[in-house]
Amino acid sequence: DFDILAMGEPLMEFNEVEREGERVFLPGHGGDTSNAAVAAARQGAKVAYFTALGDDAFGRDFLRLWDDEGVDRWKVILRADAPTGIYFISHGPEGHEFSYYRAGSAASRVGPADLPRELIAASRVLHVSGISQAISASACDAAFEAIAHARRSGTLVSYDTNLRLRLWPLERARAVIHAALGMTDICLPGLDDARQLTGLDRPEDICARYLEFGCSIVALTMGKEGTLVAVPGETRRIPARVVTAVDATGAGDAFDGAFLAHYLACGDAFEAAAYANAAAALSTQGYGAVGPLPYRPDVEAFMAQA
Ligand code: KDG
Repeated sequence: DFDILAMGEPLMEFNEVEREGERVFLPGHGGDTSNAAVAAARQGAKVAYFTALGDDAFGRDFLRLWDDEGVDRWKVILRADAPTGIYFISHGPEGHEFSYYRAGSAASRVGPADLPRELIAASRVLHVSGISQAISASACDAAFEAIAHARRSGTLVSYDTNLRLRLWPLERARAVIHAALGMTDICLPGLDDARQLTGLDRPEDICARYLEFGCSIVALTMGKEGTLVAVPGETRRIPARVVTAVDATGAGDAFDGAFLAHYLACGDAFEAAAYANAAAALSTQGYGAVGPLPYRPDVEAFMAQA
């Protein structure tokens, strides 16, 4: 039995940085839901991951990552006929930019028939994202079926909007993501995503809209403005923790994983958001999505500072 089962697409990561005047690409691991799974495991949650990987060096690298991190991966499918996807991160004045090489990847070929139904039913939370649904029609169907199965099984559904307009047009993203949010318990949108998806501007209005969808918790992340957390009858802004960031890649995923792990431990969405804000801030202090993810004692020590 698991606290969290996450599903989606892991991507090998190549992060462009300058070292001694040379342009180098730091290898790492990405993929929003895998990042969130590792973040949750580092907070002490019992986590499993589901996807398909290419039976190649990068696919095996992910299996090693999850083994090292204590993320259960026994239901992950290895395919000889499709590769593990990759992405490059470049840094510019406007922040980071992703270049994807993932079309036709093993993860994008997952369909509803591949789902680990018993694992879904044996987990307290199923975590999926807009990216899990954007990568292909079959992956989109698989995520919907996983969500439906979670609901039938009494497993809570957590959903991060993670809007990536490189992967699908806004109209389709909106239709799919909002259909999924209508079946979601824990809604984890970023402010930019939510503004584009809802057409609403004010964070309070966005939270109210997503509560109307039937979500029982909305945690709207707003960068330096912190997180607006709404549950039926109460909305509160939880301030951000300020740090000097070097790479914000995966900060939202760090938030998700830490939020879910802490929420399952304490049962309070506001407290979970304060914890997750701290974890997300710490995750921006190093390069890449997974390497700088903090562990529980780091987060607790950071929170104890004034
Ligand atoms: O949140 C960070 C992710 O976006 C990154 O790891 C790559 O999953 C990824 C994607 O599809 O953008």
